[in-house]
Amino acid sequence: MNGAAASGYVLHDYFRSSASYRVRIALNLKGVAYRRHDVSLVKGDQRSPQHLARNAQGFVPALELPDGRMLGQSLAIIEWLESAHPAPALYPADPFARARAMERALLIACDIHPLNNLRVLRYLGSALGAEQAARDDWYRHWVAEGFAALEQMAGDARFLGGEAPGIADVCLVPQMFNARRLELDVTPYPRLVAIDSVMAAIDAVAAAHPDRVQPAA
Ligand SMILES: N[C@@H](CCC(=O)N[C@@H](CS)C(=O)NCC(=O)O)C(=O)O
Repeated sequence: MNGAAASGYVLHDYFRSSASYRVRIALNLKGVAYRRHDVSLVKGDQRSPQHLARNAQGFVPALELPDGRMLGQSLAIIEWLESAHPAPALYPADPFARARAMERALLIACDIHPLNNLRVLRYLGSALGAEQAARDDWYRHWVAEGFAALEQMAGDARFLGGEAPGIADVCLVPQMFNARRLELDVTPYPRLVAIDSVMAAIDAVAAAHPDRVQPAA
């Protein structure tokens, strides 16, 4: 799946970017072939003219379609993939279930993740003088607050969005990876941990893990 791009898709991403990780999971779950192109966030490649031409925000991911068109914003990319490659579906067919899956995905993608973006963490340090330890506390604080609410919302289904992996689970896995990387105690969120484990056991999901993709040289 993560090899030569039979379908001609190119994912411009960074191995540890959680928004990129979402898109890799979605591509893999759908069995869509793609080629990765590394944009190193630590080297600042995201601000190069070449990358700004792909994504005016200077963000990864950017998905280059087989016809050369470019798409940014991970959730927009995944929604497009759902239209172009409908099976397996990552969104429930029932309108309320679909909206509820999005409610959970957006909790992560809009209310947790942007507060902990690299540029925000760098601004806390460079403009506000926050030390690394304070920045790590900031990071953990916003994940903990979001996860506490999501744990309440998670219900008893196998996945966040129901009985099949979907958009909310695609967002959960990278956020859980980040939470653990920042050494957040995740034991207060047993449902989220359980759902993440079920996701991690799916080959297509495991193949998208940052440790399994080639970091930028
Ligand atoms: N809402 C965007 C967020 C993308 C985003 O925040 N990407 C991060 C990596 S996870 C990034 O490129 N950061 C670069 C920077 O902060 O300089 C999406 O879902 O695609």
